[in-house]
Amino acid sequence: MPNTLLTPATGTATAPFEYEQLENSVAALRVSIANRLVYAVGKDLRSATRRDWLFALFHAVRDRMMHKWRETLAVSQDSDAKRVYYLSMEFLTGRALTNALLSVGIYDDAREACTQLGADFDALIDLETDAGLGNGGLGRLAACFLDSMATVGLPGMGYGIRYDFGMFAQKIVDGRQVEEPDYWMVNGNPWEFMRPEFSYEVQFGGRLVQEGDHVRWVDTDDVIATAYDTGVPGHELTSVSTLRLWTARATSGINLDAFNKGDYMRAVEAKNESENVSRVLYPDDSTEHGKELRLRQEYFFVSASLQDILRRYLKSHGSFEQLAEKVAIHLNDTHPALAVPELMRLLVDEYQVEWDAAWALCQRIFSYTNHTLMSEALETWPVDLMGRLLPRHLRIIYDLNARFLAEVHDRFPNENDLLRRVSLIDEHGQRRVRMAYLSVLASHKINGVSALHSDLMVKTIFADFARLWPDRFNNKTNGITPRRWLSQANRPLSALIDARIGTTWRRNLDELKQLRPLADDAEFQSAFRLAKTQNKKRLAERIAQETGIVVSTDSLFDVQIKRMHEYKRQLLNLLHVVTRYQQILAHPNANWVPRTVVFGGKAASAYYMAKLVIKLINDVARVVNHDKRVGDKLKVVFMPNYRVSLAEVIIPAADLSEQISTAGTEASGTGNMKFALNGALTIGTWDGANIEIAENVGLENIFIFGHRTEQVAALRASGYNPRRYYDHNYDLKTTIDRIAEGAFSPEEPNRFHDITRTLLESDYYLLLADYADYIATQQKVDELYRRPNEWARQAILNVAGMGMFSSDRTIREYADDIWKVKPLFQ
Ligand code: 26V
Repeated sequence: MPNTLLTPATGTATAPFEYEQLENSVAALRVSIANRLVYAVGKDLRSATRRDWLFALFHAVRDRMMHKWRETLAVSQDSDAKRVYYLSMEFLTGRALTNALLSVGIYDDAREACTQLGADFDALIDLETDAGLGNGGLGRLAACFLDSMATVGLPGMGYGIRYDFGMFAQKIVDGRQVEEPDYWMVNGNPWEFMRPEFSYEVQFGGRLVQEGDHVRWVDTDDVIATAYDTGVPGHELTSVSTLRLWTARATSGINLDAFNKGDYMRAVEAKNESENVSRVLYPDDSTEHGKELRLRQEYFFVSASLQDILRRYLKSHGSFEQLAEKVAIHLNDTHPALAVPELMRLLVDEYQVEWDAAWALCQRIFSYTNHTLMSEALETWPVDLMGRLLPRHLRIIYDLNARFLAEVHDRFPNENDLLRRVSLIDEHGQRRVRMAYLSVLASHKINGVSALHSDLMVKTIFADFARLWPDRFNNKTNGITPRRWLSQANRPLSALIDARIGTTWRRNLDELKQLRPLADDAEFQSAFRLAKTQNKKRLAERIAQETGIVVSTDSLFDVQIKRMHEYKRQLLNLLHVVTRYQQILAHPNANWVPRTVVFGGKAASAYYMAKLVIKLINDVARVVNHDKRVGDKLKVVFMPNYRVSLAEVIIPAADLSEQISTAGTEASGTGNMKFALNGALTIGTWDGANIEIAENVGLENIFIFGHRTEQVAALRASGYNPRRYYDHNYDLKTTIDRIAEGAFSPEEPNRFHDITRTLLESDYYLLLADYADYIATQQKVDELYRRPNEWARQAILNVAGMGMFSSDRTIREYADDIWKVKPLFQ
């Protein structure tokens, strides 16, 4: 039954329509906040909770974005410009309030207005819950891209899933990670607008009926996807991008009639069940599980997004002829790769476009970014599962594959093994669909996320495809938004930069190079160090609050925050900590540089080794922090529940940034960029974007150590034997022995045997091979820290060299080289 509520209203087009233009003065904001408290939240001074004040403030700033948001949508519609649609399973946006206040330009005035109203602005800001709709790097990159699209004025939008539960909250209980559900919208979500008029049926299951050369997909279980829109404001409100997230709703009639009246309750339960598809974010970014619900999620959001994209296109076009001139669709990793067979299905089955024409459109519309080379994370789906859930899509994939393999055979008639290698179907054991190959086949451009990663990508996982289509492959080095990651997170340093080079670096980050001459300026150095100390104080307070550990701001803040993964080698960092602890005990009167080593990060709930490393960090912390002989010389902190809002406090306070993945494993990293931009020095391997950071800040201003990618390969090829390093390095041996003997777990001496055994017997990520160089490099770090002015000089040169790592640069490259989309606003 059509829902008449959702059809466009008629007869209003010429009626007078005036709405209030809002001013940005303190007085106007005061009235706005009070108005929103009374009219939107429904409270007054007597009854308002802190949540009510916060929502009143949300509304007051959101109101001030609306005008530009409507204008952005109207201009892109009227100009019929080409748009880009960024499809991503994850958008890790974090908090929105401070960012919105700064974008609109009312941060200081809103604070004053709140104060005048008797509300504690800083406390309010801290009450906002993070939107944690992502695992880590990939999701946070998508969030930075939306910010940059709005700032550069690019027409386009993000599409994803409105998960009821975001990334789990991490509690540390007795040193171990405990996961708690993140029901982030319990108190409502003031930023979103429900758009029930944009609702689409998404089909699952059923069977195919062949009618001539036409296929019908029938007897399906359907679910409705309903749109919720959030505005993403660009810097100074250049434009406002749209993030459209889909929620699952049961179809109105579903199966109700299939039940007799007596089964009413069960019928309603079945409806609820179908809504599970948008319930929860998968918190595992390390292994591919092949879980049915995950496949349902992927298809759910892809199908709704594509139906929405075609609806919008058809509003102003009578045929599909111009589709590829008006629409670019980007696949953020392979998670949205079903968009390929879905677009084919919609065009061929629903709109009767001829197969070859439809395929030609697909190949001009799609582009794809790869974010990892790790084989465990490369998605494949069992053919059985896909055939049961998405029979039409499986058939389309088989048809695409047959045509593709025939082409390959024509070009390389004598290479039979090539066909097996590039097939979209992996025929080993249980047959599986290779989602990365499907994405490559459909895309005119495929990119990696750093120079090294893009290079390795064409030499390893896509080597055969790079031979077929060399021109499709390219690099787009990641970036970060300087608005959130410097302007917002680090007010002391931003103010200092503003005072010296003006404020426009927020939009043109290259201007930071004007700081270079100031690196030798003693006065600037001390102002720079003062800013760092202020940030360290803020973090020290937070550490005390959350862990009870007291740390000195005079100590070197040595920080590693990121997902817990073996390849990221938090354990190597910890080996250094234990080594240092031993040496402090052996030489208590030596001139130690005091250190505070901070860790933070979540482990996938089923990742045994990652969880054991968290326990080891906490056990080491307990022993070291309570050892009177050590005092301030060494403190170890594991900050629970690492997330975007916590990163905004930790990163500005870091002196040293740990980016120590095994060379060739970290595709890019973006945390590395955030730290360097905030004036931390990096200790890192020759991996991912560390390499480009080194080239931009100067090799003399970064601590690089360890085996490089080719050396890693050679070491493994020659039969790597970790025991050799253990036997020949006394400090390493003592360090591992202490852990193995239970020095940090006396109540359970064997607790970490799985860790020490793995290190000595396989050590796939080569921690032992890099240990000696890492320790020696940490000593160089100490030596430099003893010379505070020289340290400050190098840190300033890091900030000054980070211009190219703005996500504005990255997004412009995507727009120019891949999407061919032009800015509508400047
Ligand atoms: C993978 C999987 C595998 C299947 C199950 C669910 C799931 C969810 C997320 C992922 C993503 C892993 C890839 C990822 O996050 N890569 C990171 O991307 C960053 C942005 O490009 C980059 O800076 C990091 O180096 C890279 O690890």
